[in-house]
Amino acid sequence: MRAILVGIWGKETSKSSTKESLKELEGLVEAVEGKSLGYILQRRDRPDPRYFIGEGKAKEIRQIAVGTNADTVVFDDFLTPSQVTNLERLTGKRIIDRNDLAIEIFSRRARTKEAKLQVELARLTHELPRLQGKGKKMSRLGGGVGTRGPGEQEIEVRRRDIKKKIHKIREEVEEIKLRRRQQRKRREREESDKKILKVALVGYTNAGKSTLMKVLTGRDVFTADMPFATLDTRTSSRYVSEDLKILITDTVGFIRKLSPELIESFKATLEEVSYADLILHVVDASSPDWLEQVEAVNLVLKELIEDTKPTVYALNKVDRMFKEEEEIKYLPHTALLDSKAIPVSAVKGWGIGRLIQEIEREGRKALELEKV
Ligand SMILES: Nc1nc2c(ncn2[C@@H]2O[C@H](COP(=O)(O)OP(=O)(O)OP(=O)(O)O)[C@@H](O)[C@H]2O)c(=O)[nH]1
Ligand SMILES: [Mg+2]
Repeated sequence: MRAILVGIWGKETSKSSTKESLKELEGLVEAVEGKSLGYILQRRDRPDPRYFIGEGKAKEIRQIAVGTNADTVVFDDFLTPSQVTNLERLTGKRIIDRNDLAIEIFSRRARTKEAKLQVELARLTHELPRLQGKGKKMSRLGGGVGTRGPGEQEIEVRRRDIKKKIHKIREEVEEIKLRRRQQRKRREREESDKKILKVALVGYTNAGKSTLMKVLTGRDVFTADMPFATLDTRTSSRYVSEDLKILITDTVGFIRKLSPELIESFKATLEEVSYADLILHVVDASSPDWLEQVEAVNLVLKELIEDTKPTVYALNKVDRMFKEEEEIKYLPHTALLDSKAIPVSAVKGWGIGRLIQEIEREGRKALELEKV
């Protein structure tokens, strides 16, 4: 894929945050072995209903695409089915958005049965509304004005087919969920004499959740400098003191601007989060965009869990900002968060002792245990 990346900025977003977002989009393009040929930014407060960007800008993109020999134009925001159709017609290039890329990455990385099912579900729910435009196009080819063309009938069959598949996958996912619930119950029964604190590691993709999981529990999980390295939940444990054990679950990373369908399809995987007593929110403190990332994660969390849970922030990767462990207490970020925030470096092992102390303190409060 040789791609041109497109984003808008205006009333809702600043130019610099759109640029950061495009940089992130470039990372997604690279994750599917594509190459980004350049960014196009347009200032507009609201997307154009027909082309997302202005018609003039869309024509300009066509020329740039021809000049640079691009085969794909990637939009940083969610496109409507008709915007995709209109843009494809105008530019003659393949048009995709951030959400398409995320689905593509998920489907390449999914290993377990559950992850594969979730991805398939996301892909099908994403495809369903987009069939419409294709149906009209096919009918036009078949001729016939005002009547339902052969194309549209074909689409109708395909639509029914997809709906059936979605239904079947949902059932399979339910089964897996049930099994997991039983496992959890068994685990709880086996350990009922001990005090157990369930902690869910959540955070923006690439923030260092899995690396921190490794440091906290010693479990060797997969980590990598790429978006969505983790697509399954993994649980591991450690004792923080004689009478308190923590069960830590690593989860799928979040990213900005994903469609509700995609978030929905990962709800089952993220179910562990709703059972947690405590949320350990991992943040890449070295990212210029860290606060926006925190907000994006909290937005999804609000969808996943009804009530708010006690949260501890781990402000990770501070080794990129300070040379010595003693200096990390000067990290200014903590003041901007309303919950307890601990600067750490999972790679260097900095601040881990303090983090564990804080998890224990907040955990005891959550479980209503006495202090030791
Ligand atoms: N410099 C530095 N790099 C880190 C630190 N923690 C993690 N990393 C690196 O950041 C990258 C992502 O780490 P992961 O642990 O895979 O991140 P994740 O949050 O699990 O990411 P996903 O599973 O993809 O959502 C890896 O290259 C890590 O080596 C840290 O404290 N300092
Ligand atoms: Mg991970």
